[in-house]
Amino acid sequence: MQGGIEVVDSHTEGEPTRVVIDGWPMPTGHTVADRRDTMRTMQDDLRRAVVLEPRGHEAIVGALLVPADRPEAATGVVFFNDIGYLGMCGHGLIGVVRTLEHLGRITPGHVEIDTPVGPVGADLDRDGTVTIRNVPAFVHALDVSVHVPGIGTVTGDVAWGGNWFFLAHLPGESLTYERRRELVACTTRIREALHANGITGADGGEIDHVELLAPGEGGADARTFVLCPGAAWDRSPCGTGTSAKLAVLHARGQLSPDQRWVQESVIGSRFTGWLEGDGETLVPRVQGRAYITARATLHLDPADPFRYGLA
Ligand code: PYC
Repeated sequence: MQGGIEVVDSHTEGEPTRVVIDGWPMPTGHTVADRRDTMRTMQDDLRRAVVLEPRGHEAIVGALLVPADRPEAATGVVFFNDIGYLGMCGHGLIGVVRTLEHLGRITPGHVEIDTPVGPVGADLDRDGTVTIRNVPAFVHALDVSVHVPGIGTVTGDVAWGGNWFFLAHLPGESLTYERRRELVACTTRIREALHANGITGADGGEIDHVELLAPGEGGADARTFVLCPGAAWDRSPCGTGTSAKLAVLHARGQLSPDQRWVQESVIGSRFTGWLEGDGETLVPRVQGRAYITARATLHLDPADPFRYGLA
């Protein structure tokens, strides 16, 4: 590849996003979803080059800006991570909005953006706060029990927040940063058990995120730990995970439209979420902050045996 790949890095409530702004040959396709499919089949080496070590690490979510599906949208975006592609990404969308502002492509106000799983939007405040409008969230199944080897029976809810989630409360597991390795091991076992028992989202959708929840403190309604696809865990309270939780709360009669819900990550960062809609279609709003951390050119030296990342 001639030249390099231009990126802008940010973090949203502690979780990194790397937005590719130049140097990635535009994937073909008529829609953002088509272009995501082209990336998967024809350009997966670039995904690995951008997010894997030695340039990245497992927690980085990449975002490629692509043409929008709708004339009113400022851009389309495809999110990807260390093992593949995400439908939506809440923290990532907040990072994309701050990146577009950093590049002078938008100013405070409203922006529409297209993702492979549908149209989303965001409001950027003058103080840098971003409120995203996610794709509609919904519950697929409540109180699903699964036997997890080494843990026992775990009961949780299956919900869509732009990705598929299994949400559970395990009273014996305290959700702290110090326990992150144990929490990765525990949630990985739960995900493996879901897969082994054929438990999926609607239409066989793979449940690739596991969200543990515990009562919150100091004004937060809940504390959360989210295992992302692969072995990464979300440093932020997870935008799509917060959205899935909002749908579960509503289904249980515990949250009304417009009622605020504050979800805190294990590093203490917070998202405020709420639902808009009438009950038929529930649209999550998630509010948080992102900060630009770097602007860089990634070089892919043909002589470098690891130019496409450590697979
Ligand atoms: O914020 O939706 C999110 C997210 C998904 C994976 C990592 N972050």
